[in-house]
Amino acid sequence: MYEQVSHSLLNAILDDLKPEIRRQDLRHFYTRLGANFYAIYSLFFKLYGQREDFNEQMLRLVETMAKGYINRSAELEAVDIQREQDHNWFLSQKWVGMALYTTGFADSLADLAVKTPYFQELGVNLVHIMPILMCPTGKSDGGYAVSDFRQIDDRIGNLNDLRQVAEEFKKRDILLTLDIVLNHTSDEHEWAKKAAKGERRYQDYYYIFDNREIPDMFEQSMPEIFPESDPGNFTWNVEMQKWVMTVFHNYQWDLNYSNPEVFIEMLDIILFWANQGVDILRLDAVAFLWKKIGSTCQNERNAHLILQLLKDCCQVTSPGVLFIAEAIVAPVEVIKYFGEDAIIAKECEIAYNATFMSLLWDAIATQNTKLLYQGIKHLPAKLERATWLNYVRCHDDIGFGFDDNDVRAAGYEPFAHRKFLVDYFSGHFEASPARGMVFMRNDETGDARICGSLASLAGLEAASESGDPVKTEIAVNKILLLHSLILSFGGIPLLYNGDALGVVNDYSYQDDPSKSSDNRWIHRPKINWERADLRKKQGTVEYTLFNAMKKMIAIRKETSAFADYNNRELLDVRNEHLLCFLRFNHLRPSERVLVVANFDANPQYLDLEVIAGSGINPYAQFIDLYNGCKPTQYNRQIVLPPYQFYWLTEI
Ligand code: OTU
Repeated sequence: MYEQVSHSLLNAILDDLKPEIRRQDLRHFYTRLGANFYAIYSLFFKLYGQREDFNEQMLRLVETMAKGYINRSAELEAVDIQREQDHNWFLSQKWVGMALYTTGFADSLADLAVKTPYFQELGVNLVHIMPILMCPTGKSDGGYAVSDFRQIDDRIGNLNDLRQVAEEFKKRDILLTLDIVLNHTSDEHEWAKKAAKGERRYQDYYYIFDNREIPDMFEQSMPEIFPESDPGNFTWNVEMQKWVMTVFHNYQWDLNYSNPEVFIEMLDIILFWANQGVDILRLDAVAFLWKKIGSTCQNERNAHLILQLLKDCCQVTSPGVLFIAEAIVAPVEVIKYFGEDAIIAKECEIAYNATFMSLLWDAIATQNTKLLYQGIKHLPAKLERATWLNYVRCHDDIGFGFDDNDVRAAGYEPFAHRKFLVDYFSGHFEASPARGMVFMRNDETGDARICGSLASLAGLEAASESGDPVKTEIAVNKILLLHSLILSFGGIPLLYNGDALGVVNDYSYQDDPSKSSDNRWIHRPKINWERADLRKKQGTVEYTLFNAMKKMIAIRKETSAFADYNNRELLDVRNEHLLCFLRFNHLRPSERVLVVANFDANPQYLDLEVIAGSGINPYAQFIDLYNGCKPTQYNRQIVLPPYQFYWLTEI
């Protein structure tokens, strides 16, 4: 779009660029800048246009992008161009992810590079390496309290090791995902230290107040994230004698994006990591980026504008790099992190599907899919070129923040139902085999979340202790059932380190004073590789799980109906223990797979007549893609054994 003000400003900026930038060959840069400039200018103006130094800041923004472009290798630029041409590349069913902590999977980054064949063995080709940057010992929030955004934690390696990992991944067609912690820094970050020493420039990087007047106003509408360990959203800094906004832990200072310098610094950091060969950046806690008195300070309109601006700027220098939005918020809000439309106002291409995750756990606890069905039915349609990250477990807690209306529609009373779920997963409910722990109980709101490894929550820990093979089989089947759904739902499945091996809770954090107050560490285990070798020994749980997962992954990759093009139809099968949806190839709709999962402890029947309206032939004979067998079928019904799933095609 041609717009005179922005165009003449662009010309002035190009004239003012530093000579070393002007001397470079910037052909692709200029084309992309021209194409995106109007949007970049408009967004930057909306956010910072009231400032006297607006033009100066705009020049710095363009310089930052130009520098980012100049530092991009020819190899990465070739990837950019290839991905621009095949811009739906990440919607393919061929991608399967895994998230891990470097030291939970290996000894170091160098060792992780050596262990790369494990990913290929399983079929994983997207690896999210959890935060690797410098952070203070003891006050690290698992790496999310960064003290230097360009320095890798020397306990796990250095930039060279990471390059090695990136290279190793590239050779094997594995995508590398890293975190960008946008919302806050550690209180030991250089900016925070300078602010504490009284430097005005750096105090403006944060939300800092002389007295409680403004903090108190904020507190009236802000919820607490870690109410047990870190109540309140502000922390008194003794050195400065001022209050600092600290939404997460008291050592995590919230960055102030109403300051354009903060935006430009963080963009520079994003471009730096993009240039290290990272394919996907996970943007942490994006819902929190903008703070406004009188609001919850989450999902604010300006938080979206910041993300749109980041995307547009990245589009200019490293268009092949994707963003994941980590926004654990209600579906109507999450959907906005994809952007307003696929062309002009994009944000993140990928978003965590936290709703689906917690609904799956609801179905496990209740053996019933009423709420899961409601939740999926009300999941808003996404934009084109946007996809979900579907997961069962991650490094964080599980919250049961589903929509109260859905809970009521499923026939439950919201408060009592949530209490049941917390009791069920923390093992306080009699019949529950789950071994989880309560995380951050908030007595004021009645809210509580759950921690625990997938295997322990699914009952494997309790089953192994009891030595009862039947219980073990049930737990294994639940683990596979849950994975069968994230692998077929539509989106990128993201497994979690240890889950394909049935790794149970790790209680060792309780003896570590730097971790004991945060029971999320219970599900951040270190893989025991001797134990993991049991995946090669028939008859072990590791063998059963790992090989089943491997097979499921391989089949997903061959099933084009599992790609994500808004090609899913949720089916009401009038059996509240089953979840059933139809997936079809978006170009050849007759190629389809009927996914059905039984969450109940008893066999259940899928009545084909009930779903005949969706084009299913009730008289057809079916075959399960996963086990290659024909399911038991009679009277136009398919029988599902307890905790069984099928990926059915008509023969
Ligand atoms: C994210 O968490 C990270 O995943 C957590 O590990 C960090 O502690 C946190 O940010 C701070 O960096 O912000 O948008 O346990 O579910 O805080 C959601 C709470 C987040 C997390 C939540 C989440």
